[in-house]
Amino acid sequence: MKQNNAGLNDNLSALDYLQLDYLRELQLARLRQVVALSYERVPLFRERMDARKLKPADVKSLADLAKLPFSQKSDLRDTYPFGLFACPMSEVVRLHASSGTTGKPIVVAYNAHDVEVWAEVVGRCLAACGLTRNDVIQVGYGYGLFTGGLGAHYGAEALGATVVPASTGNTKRQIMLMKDFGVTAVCCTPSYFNYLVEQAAELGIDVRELPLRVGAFGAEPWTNEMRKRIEANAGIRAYDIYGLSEIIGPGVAIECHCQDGLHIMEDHFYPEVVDPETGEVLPDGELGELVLTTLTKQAMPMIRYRTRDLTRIISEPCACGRTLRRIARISSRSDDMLIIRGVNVFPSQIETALLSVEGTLPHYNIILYTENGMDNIEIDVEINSELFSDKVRAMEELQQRLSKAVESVIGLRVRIRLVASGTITRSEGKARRVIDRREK
Ligand code: DLL
Repeated sequence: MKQNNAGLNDNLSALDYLQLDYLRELQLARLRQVVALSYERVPLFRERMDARKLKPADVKSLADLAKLPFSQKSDLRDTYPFGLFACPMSEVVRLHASSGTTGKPIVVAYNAHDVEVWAEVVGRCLAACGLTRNDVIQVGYGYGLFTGGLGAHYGAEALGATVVPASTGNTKRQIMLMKDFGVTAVCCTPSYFNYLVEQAAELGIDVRELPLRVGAFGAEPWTNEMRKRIEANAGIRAYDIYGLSEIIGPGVAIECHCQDGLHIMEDHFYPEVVDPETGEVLPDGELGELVLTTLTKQAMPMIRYRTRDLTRIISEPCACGRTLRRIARISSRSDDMLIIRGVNVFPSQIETALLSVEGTLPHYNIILYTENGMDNIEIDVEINSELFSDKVRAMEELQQRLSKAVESVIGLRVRIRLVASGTITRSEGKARRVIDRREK
């Protein structure tokens, strides 16, 4: 049997099928431990507990979690760089950081045990999308301070698969590697995968003819319509993988072959969905902000971390038999919401509308601008070359169809600009599709 470096074996996935009563007991035992650890070692957490006159022993059931204070990104910024660590630096074996849009990055820490847990959860994720030790997995997430590259790498190794640590960039060479090494799975952002497929075509390679069969795509929001495009263009199954640095990195949740929601690695991460305004816990099934508690992390545990990601918990059993609850595909982050003339607009709604129209390519930008003192949206969308070189009438018709499709979803009239294939800047990591040119 091929052994792997994390000491994990073929039973990796058994943890996805724990009996529910056992799983809940395990979660409670772990929750009590992590609350005690945080209280003892993390001053910010202790102060907040004390302010509420709470002691770790007050957590007697999973429902008691709701009494505990939230944590959020600003806590990491305010205690930069190491203020939330629960162990001495001598025990920290790895740091990662996420840059964010403004100011200082946030820093996260792992001890040796955390790195093993991380490998386990990503390994289970990859197994859930049908990968085994017989797969050759190319990791096209960035290696470095970003958690994507190393996270996927350790997980793929834990699975016992063969890893091709390609990182991002050097796209033509990546395609050569995929072809020459018989790569069967790729882990990268969905936007980078689109770019890979496009570059392959330029090199005269049809990705559908390669052994590639699975993609584990995440780190940015993407829609079901995007999935359909990717699966059709590349002849693979495209799975949604979710995670965030503050919690561990990739490996928090993944779709199984049913592709109907992402199973949360609940024995390590406890999910709640709360009303983003009031913070009140919502019943399973209701849309709100995902809040996660790490149950096993030691170097930097997080209690009730507000992710800002919007989703709902699906507690109905999944046809795959996993007992882990699911979250619906992250529709958006609460901070990504655009407010245009009083209307709330999510970029994912626009993607869904654009890709539902035939002839568009999965490359677009959403540009916000001001005209006569009013906010407006322009969408630049690439269309395939046959259409682009075709008659003006056909282009106008397409433009109208797109404009209608978007309007019917967001309730606002938008300006559509059809652009030639290759016009929009390609992304190697997380795509930035919203360009804000509004007068402030
Ligand atoms: O993006 C970790 C990761 C790497 C996940 C590779 C999956 C694959 P951060 O850079 O800290 O970590 O960004 C986390 O990215 O809060 C979401 O807003 C967004 N995000 C991550 N995965 C998904 C996804 C990594 N599958 C933030 N769908 C999260 C939608 C996602 N959004």
